Amino acid sequence: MSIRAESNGEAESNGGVESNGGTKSRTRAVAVAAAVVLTVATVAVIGTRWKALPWVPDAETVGTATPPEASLTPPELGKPADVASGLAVPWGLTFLPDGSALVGERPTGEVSLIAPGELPEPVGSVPDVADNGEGGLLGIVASPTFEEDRLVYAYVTTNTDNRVITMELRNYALVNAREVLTGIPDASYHDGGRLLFGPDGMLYVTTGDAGVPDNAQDLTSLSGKILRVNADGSVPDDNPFPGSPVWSYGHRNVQGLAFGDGGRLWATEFGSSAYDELNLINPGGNYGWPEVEGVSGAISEVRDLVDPQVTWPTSEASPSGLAWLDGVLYMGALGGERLWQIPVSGDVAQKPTAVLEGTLGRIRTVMVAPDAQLWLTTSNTDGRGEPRDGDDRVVSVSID
Ligand SMILES: [Ca+2]
Repeated sequence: MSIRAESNGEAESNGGVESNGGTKSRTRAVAVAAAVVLTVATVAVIGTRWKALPWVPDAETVGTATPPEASLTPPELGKPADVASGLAVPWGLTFLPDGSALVGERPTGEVSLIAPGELPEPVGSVPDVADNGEGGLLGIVASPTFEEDRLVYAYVTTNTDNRVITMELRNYALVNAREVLTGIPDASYHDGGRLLFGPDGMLYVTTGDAGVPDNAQDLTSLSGKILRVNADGSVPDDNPFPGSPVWSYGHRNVQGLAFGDGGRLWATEFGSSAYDELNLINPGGNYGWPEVEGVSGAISEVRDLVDPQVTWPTSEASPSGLAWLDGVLYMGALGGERLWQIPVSGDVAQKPTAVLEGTLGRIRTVMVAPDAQLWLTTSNTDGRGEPRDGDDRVVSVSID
């Protein structure tokens, strides 16, 4: 495995310029309608060997998605204000019912309670965290019934796997760690790691391909998926693949989830070297990786793949966190060092607008606070950015 090829993983550096090779060769082709027919026929003959076939995409559409002009103007954002600073790669962040938040530091596993105007209050470290490349303490989410059960869920890279655990927050300390979902493959790159409870009360978990792209297409592997489990980790009866936690598959590395109007689930996805993606997630959907990065073109004639609604060059995005507020998705960009506002009309994402360029550096996580401000975490101390004084930080941003 080439480190260079995989390290575009988050594609947080300058991948878009230097390493388009593989994808371009896959997507740069001549559109010939007859070839589609030929491909269909050939696939029909040799069935599951479709992957090895040369296919001829539509050069006009393959790769990029062109969203429609937004029918609503995204709101103006206020100036970012520090909530907490001096943190080591803050990753997961979750609000508690009193309006404070828990934030986790990826490499150390330390968790702190934070609130505007107050110093961070350490509440302990998540056990067994392995500081492994992109892995470590990743997503954190409070139980929807936190006031009763005091449960906090965490997505953790250990020495053996990625896993979801719960802990209880009691007297300003995290205690009683328990396993919820184990055996998610881990690697130095592509560990996924976002946790989110849906309006259906289910826990959604994003995973990466962990450096084995084909596993994203393997429904028996937990790699390269969005998973959906009950709060205790068991498989819901109404998942698309009976007995399986898999909710959608064919993902490379998803680190952003948000539920929008209509209970629709949106997800960000790191491209390899060409096209980052915003996807609307359908249960059971195949999102194409590793056969397709970006929009699939002619291969969709022979494979039932779900195309992204918006794509970006990796240099402008490398998207991690995602949040929804009042009809707009907010997407944090690591390599792109900006925040993308993406208005949504019904189930269609509209043309995105970039804000906060050159302001905060790499943006990892985006959350909506109970008072409808955005809270963002930076990721400038992870070795891929240029730390500013006080990095890394959690900031609040008002929305006019
Ligand atoms: Ca895709």
